Amino acid sequence: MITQILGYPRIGAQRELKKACEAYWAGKITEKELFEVGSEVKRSNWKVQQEAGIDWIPSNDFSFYDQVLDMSLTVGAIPKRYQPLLDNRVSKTDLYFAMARGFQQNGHDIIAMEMTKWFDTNYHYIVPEFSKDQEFHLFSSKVIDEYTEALEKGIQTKPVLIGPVSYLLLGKEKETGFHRIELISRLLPVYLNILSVLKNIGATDIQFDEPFLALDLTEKEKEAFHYAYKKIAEVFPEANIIVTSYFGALEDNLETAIQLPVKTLHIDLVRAPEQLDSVLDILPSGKKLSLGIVDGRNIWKNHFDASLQLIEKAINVLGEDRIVIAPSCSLLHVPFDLDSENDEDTLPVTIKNWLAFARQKVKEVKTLALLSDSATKASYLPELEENRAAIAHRSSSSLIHRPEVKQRVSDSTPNDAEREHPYSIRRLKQEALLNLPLFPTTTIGSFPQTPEVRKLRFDYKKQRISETRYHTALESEIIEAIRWQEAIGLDVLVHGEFERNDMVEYFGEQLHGVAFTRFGWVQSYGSRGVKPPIIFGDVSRKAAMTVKWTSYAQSLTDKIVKGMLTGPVTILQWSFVRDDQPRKTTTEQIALAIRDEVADLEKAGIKIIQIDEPALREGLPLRKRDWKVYLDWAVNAFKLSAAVVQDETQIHTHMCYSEFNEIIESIAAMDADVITIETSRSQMELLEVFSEFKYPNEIGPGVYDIHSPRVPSENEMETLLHKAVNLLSARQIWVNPDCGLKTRKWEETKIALERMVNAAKSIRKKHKVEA
Ligand code: THG
Ligand code: ZN
Repeated sequence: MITQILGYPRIGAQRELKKACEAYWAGKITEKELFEVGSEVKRSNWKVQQEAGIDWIPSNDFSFYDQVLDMSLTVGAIPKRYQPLLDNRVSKTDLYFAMARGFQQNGHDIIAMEMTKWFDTNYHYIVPEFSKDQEFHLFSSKVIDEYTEALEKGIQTKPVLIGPVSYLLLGKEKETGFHRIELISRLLPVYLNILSVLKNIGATDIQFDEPFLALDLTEKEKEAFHYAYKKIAEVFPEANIIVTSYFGALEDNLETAIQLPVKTLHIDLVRAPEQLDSVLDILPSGKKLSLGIVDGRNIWKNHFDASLQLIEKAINVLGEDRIVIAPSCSLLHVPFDLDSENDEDTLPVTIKNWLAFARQKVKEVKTLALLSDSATKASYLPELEENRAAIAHRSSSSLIHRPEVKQRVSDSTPNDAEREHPYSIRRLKQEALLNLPLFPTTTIGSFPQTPEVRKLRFDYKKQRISETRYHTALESEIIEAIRWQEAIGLDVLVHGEFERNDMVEYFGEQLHGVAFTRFGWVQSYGSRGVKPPIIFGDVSRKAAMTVKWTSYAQSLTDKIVKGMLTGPVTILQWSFVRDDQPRKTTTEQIALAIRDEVADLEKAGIKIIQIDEPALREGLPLRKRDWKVYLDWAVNAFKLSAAVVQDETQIHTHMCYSEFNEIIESIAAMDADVITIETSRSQMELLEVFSEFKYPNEIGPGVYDIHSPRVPSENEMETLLHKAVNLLSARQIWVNPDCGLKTRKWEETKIALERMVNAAKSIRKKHKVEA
């Protein structure tokens, strides 16, 4: 039976690629040295798969930054603003990184391309930009070079490309008057060109990723699929073209998908096992079916018996020769290698035995193939037994199941998610208690993470400094932050979050039912990574998580200090979650843990508590039809975490990606007293929906884009505030930056926030005059 891998993680087992890229950007290593690191990562990835006996091993799944950006260079979709770099003969590598990160050198000042979420993952890709007169040509030969590179190492690979339809749909139009899908006929010749080169140098299997096959498609988009793959089949009829769908079911696109004149279709049977029957029913004879059966989005060991049942069903209809065993999607979304984890404190052996990372998943794919092959099955029965034991052990483990947590979730009532009174009444009580000026100023929570603060945490974690010393040092950071905020005249202060690394990791570490890795890095974007916590069991709070630092900060000042928490949906969304109960249930458990923290903060005298939900929007299902169910439970989980407080305590929330047009009702249903959002880049345009909706509660539209080192002027921020006043009522508006300041430097932060406070003061004056 054939096996394939759709893509492999590429940051390197020890994040070698991150380090090399950052060194290259800093001018510390040469392009040649950077490429050597890249080649070593590729070689090692290919070797893992070759040694495991995988048949179709991918190439061109490697990337120095992002695979969609790679594709834009491949087809020469280079936005016009980078033309000066081409004119100046900047290297392709530097052009590539300029498109990803912007370019400020030798008198050039060119902004980066936009970055956005890759479907419902925590990976971000670089959005292609298309103009009406867009032309395409083969600009980068990366896909060909990587195929050759592997071949020289004696490995026949399967080049991977983003399919032409999905590539266009991933992009955006830079001007009006056309739809990007109309560019298909101009784009296609480049793909055909690549195919004929690949054909000449010996490639036989070629993978086209078309994740949009699992999304809602228009008729025009479906037509584009037929058109593109007909042409592809014409130039290279003998090739094994593999079209992959993933992250969901084909559903109404099933007809389109099976009719494409390609040899292999890949479907996701982890997200959508129920689609197997309908695909088997109508798959044309002669086509192979790739069963995406090992979860590429999560880290649990495969349940062999369940997988073998599905495989057997497919064999009964298609026969062994027409079946390919594969992970559900690229393994990009899971960490490299479980074998690196040898620390009982972060990941106990018991739990480790339930998991599989990329390297282990490759092996699972192969083992499943061997177990479903009548000729080899008998020799692999010990592997099956071992898997059965691990699965059985996990399902009955007392580490997972805590009756009191389950009981609490089932005991909670709809009423627990409701505040005592509606906002109109709470507002009056809060006004009386908080005594804030019009246009109150605040920040989103985190302050710059200096190298000293990082070192402090690191030394403490490694037990190089005592707890007392660590706490004293953190306290002096907090004192400094509070004094400085008082001095510049901010109204609602924060403690600065110096004790936190990644917010999700920070909270996860303090919850029962959550485990960690030491090397479990997953690429988030470019050289940046996260180490998602592993939610393996029923979640509850071990002890108070933030009260100490927040109340310490409050003890230093007469101003109000805001408590800072991460919301349940975001903790869920940015973790690896259990697959043995609905996400909704896990979220409710987290919500109750956060609720306990909210209650403790209130008890400790904290009057404003912020519960961030930056990932609420990205958790939206890929099919619109499923939105409502998700939004209902997600909003409810937020409310469950917040609604424990009395009317006087003000609940804030924060969201980073502010495109709320389609979900504004759910945002309003969260019923946060104040929501702070990202709006400065769009010049407050994103605020319009709040205005149209007549959003009743308070809003802090960000006036300072913290994702850029640029410091805006007081005037600029005041202008933005005036725009906001035109859209909302003055009494609704808060003044704050777009997001937390942890990635910024103190120099920039200090000037920017001083100016922000001044902008608030001057709009207050003007507003008094007008009133
Ligand atoms: N936390 C988590 N997921 C996220 C974000 C987050 N997803 C969306 C968004 N924010 C992604 N942005 C970032 C921004 C910065 C970093 C990672 C994701 C980052 N990572 C360090 C790195 O790779 O060097 C990790 C440093 C460390 O923790 O030691 O800077 O905020 N979960
Ligand atoms: Zn944010």
